[in-house]
Amino acid sequence: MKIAILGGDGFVGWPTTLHLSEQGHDVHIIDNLSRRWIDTELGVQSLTPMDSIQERCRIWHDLTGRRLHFHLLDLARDYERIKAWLIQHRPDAVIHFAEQRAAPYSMKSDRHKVYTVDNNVSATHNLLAALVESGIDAHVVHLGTMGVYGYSSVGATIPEGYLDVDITRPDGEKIPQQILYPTRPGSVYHMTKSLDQILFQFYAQNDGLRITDLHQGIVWGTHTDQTRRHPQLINRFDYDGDYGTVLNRFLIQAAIDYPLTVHGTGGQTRAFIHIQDSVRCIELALAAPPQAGSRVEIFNQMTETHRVRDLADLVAKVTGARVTHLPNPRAEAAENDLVVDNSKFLALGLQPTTLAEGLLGEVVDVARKFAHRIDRSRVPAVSAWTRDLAAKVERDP
Ligand code: USQ
Repeated sequence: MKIAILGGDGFVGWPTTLHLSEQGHDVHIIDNLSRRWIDTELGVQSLTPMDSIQERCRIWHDLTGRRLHFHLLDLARDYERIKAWLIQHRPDAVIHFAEQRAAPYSMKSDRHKVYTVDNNVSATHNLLAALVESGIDAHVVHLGTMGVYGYSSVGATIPEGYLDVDITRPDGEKIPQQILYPTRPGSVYHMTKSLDQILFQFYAQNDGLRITDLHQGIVWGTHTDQTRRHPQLINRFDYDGDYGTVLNRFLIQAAIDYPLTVHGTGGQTRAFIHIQDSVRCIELALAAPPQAGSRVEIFNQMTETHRVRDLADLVAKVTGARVTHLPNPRAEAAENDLVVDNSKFLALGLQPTTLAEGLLGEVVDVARKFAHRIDRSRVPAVSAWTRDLAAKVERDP
């Protein structure tokens, strides 16, 4: 297949690019390199030293003989150029990672909220409108998030996108319906992924676009089979308080002898997936496109759930790190249960990589190797969800 990977320079986009190229697909990366600019804005860098995207593509070609094509394009801002690109290249599939993905960054200030909404919603809508206008029947695979469901304490199993409900007519007759699971986003970032769902629903119904939405959990790990093959193919690894995600943060904190930063009681339960499984899920989703005219296909892309404090205890056990409990900068439930249905990927053949000590150790080893690149002052998570929380975090960082 000819595949366009929008956001192919990012944390999941890059290993996906390599994985699909290795399988023989003709892969085109479209990226505006905004993630690299945000590093500059924040004054932080990936724990791992990353080469330019052009250099990464060159190394992959030297190693495998396979070409990756890079196009510097801004999906949210360059509508006409994206449309022209689609018309010229006519991809069979488009994988859409091209959104600002950090919840804390999206809550940093009003400017960051506005940027995240403008960028993410425009990016998704531009893609959909351009596909319709150009008449290209590409399968759209979008990286969504488990966070659209919200994290309530009800404890019922979260289905794969749709909820069975009975609508009661005036005469009392109950009509069974399937509706999109009601969204309850916990940040402006998660809110944009909730808005994406409505855009997808409309374009599937109105124009017959074939769309798969992957509700992904928190990704952990750094290497995949392909990124391991050369030092210059290494994936990015975020450790800072805005872009670092919880388990990877605990692992680098352990590596630099920084107390593990548990927010509040650490009673938040979240869904997780290893980066290797993440790229495999995208491959599986690509191979199972919905029919034109059918509803948006939704998968829960996660393999296990864990409570934050249990993860901290596990990392402390494996590495000897200390655990600290900090005021939570986020407005979120202090404790929640989470049960998730992921049977669709399992049925397609996903064999989950679960939290094994060996893989945890691999991340700690990577962090130790590049520990000299870590700025300890950028480890605390300081972007707060409200002014009151900001004051608490400032008092007791
Ligand atoms: N947390 C800590 N200590 C830390 C960092 C986080 O206790 O040092 C807690 C947070 O308060 C939160 C939980 O860990 O309760 C998860 O935080 P996170 O930063 O790992 O994950 P999140 O902000 O939800 O976002 C990440 C990705 C996002 C993706 C999402 C999947 O950045 O792109 O969509 O995970 S999910 O969480 O399932 O919605």
